[in-house]
Amino acid sequence: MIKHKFLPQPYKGILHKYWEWMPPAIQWMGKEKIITLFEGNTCLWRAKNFENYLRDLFPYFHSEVYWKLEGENRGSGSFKDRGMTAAITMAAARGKKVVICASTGNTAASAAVYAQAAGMRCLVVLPEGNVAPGKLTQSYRHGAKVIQIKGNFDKALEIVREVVLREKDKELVNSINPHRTEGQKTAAFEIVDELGEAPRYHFIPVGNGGNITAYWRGYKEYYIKGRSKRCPHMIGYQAVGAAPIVLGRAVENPKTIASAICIGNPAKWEEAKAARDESSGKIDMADDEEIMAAYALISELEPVSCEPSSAISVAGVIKEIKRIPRDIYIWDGCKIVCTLTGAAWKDPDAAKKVFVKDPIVIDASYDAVMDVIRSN
Ligand code: AN7
Repeated sequence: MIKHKFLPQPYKGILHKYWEWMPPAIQWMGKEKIITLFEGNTCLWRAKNFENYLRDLFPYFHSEVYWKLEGENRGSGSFKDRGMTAAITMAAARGKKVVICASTGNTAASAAVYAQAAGMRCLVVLPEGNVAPGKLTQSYRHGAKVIQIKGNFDKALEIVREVVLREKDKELVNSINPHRTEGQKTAAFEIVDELGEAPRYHFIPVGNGGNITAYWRGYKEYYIKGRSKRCPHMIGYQAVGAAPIVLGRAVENPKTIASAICIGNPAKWEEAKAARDESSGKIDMADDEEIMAAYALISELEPVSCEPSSAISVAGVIKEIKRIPRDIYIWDGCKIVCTLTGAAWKDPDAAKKVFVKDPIVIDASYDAVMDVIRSN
């Protein structure tokens, strides 16, 4: 086949696209070793109805709001896929046969599909009863060994860290894995590529702190190499019952409806704080009620959806607009990006509770259906 250099090349995932932005540790193994599920290239949605909603709350609001729809990642439906293509590629290239992770659900689902693609065994350790069913079934479906513990995520992470210390054949693919950060930073690249500049504010959910760290690295690298003229302020949000970084101390029994970010002792605590401080940003918290209100609002206003934990970045924007006195200036015509980290179908229970009100169930007849239609 003749390869013409001016023909557009098919999209092959974030490592191919941003190869020259990867560190030598990844580049040494060569592009042909890449394990990709065509992750990345996700939509940056201009949320105009949400902007109008904010203008109703505060008449002087005239900024642009964009939602980065990371639930669209083609690997497993969350931002984790960007990091996992890098982590699994590296593990496979170094001859590892087994990967392991602790997870609130999305890391496990992502590890399962990428390990399958690489022909590796995958072990996932999850907090029993606190993983959304969509994520849990993904791990099972793609052949991971699913180990549910009677404890929380923090305990699970502690256990898998000990496992990899003792058993060198197993690769840890939690966000402590440095390659994860390199993959996840590409979301920031996509945003700057599309907007032509970095936004002034970037709102993002914070659990382990891996993603805020990765975005911050991406924005910094683009800035240093002259691709953008500024870096955004990173505005992280944690759930009230699981806000160790906001409180400045580990939370022993984290509790929140946002199960993905139900984390009391973040693995990337220091890095997340550095992202906050270097960017003159902040990490704050929203309660379960605010999270679920934002979760419902997102789909009411826009033809877009996400899982509850992702909605906290939108809840954060609403909080900042309502806050008096204001401590960040997000209203005055700047660009704001929120990351919606995971897909809505991950958590069908939450969707049902919030959206399916008063279901109409009637006799199976034309007349009965018409009665309902006429009664508007
Ligand atoms: C949808 O899967 O930690 O601050 O083990 O699934 O980088 O941890 C998931 C985290 C935000 C928080 N949104 O990101 C896991 C896990 C969703 C998530 C976060 C997660 P980090």
